[in-house]
Amino acid sequence: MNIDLSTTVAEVSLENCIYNASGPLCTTAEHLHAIGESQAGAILTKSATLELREGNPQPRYYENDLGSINSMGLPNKGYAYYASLVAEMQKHAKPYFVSVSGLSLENNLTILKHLNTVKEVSAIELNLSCPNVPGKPQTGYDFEQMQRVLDKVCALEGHPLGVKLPPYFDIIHFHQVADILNKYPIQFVTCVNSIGNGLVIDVDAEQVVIKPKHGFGGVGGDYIKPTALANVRKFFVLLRDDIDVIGCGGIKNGRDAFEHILCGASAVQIGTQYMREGTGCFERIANELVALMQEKGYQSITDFKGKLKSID
Ligand code: OXC
Repeated sequence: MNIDLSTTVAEVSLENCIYNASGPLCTTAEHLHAIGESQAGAILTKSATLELREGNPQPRYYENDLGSINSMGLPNKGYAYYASLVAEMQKHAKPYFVSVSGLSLENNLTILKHLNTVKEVSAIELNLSCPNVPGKPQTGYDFEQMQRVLDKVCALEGHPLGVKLPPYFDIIHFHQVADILNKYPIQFVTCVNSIGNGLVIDVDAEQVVIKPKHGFGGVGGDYIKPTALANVRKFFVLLRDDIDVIGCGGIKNGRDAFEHILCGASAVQIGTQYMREGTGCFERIANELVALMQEKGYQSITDFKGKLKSID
């Protein structure tokens, strides 16, 4: 049986529904070319700010068997750099998504206006959920601010636009956020960013493991998979049918990818595991997903996407 992992995100076609999360190893041209040369279905950049940023002091990333904690602080080369790479990224013949995380609404508008003029950008993922810039709260947790941002960014003409959300934990919040998002012409949501402001401790040293913010940082990996799945599921159920949900959080093998798609994800992004394993993870996870689909008799991801069963 010929198994097909193709999908669409915001009407953009991907041959493989598995690609990188914005975050690890997607900051430089070298990183982005490596993703381009891999089996990843798309190339997604590190969240871009107006100007280049060095980010927070080191150490700022740590992982153990259960996942990762980071407080990178948006180190990136500035949006103009990611715009300037579009021509060379064309050779990979896959979508080039740019993540944007301006430090203010005005910055986001400046960045989006420019990116909207760059025709080779496939879509924009607006990051409303970075937990790691001191003094900058996560927009995704301030519903009024989120609406102010969406009012303005959605008034711009241009590329398909999606938002990267923080994880939500309360049922009422899923409904409130979905009600907001359903009012705007966004085309996808990515669920979820890291769980913000966790704390991982080295017992031997009796010390935190990352330096910024006294050790507080965004948690990813196995730690967060149930939360990520819950967010994918809720937004798949609550959002308009023309808003794709992209799953992110705790995917390290084909079964994890299957779970996200079963909850409703149209595509999945790999963060912590990509950081651990490098670009080989995209092919391995795709092969594992294909093997599982074969066992189950599924030919394409639409055969099971969103079809999670409840217990009657
Ligand atoms: N989420 C983000 O949106 N950004 C990064 N870390 C994270 O967990 C960062 O750069 O700090």
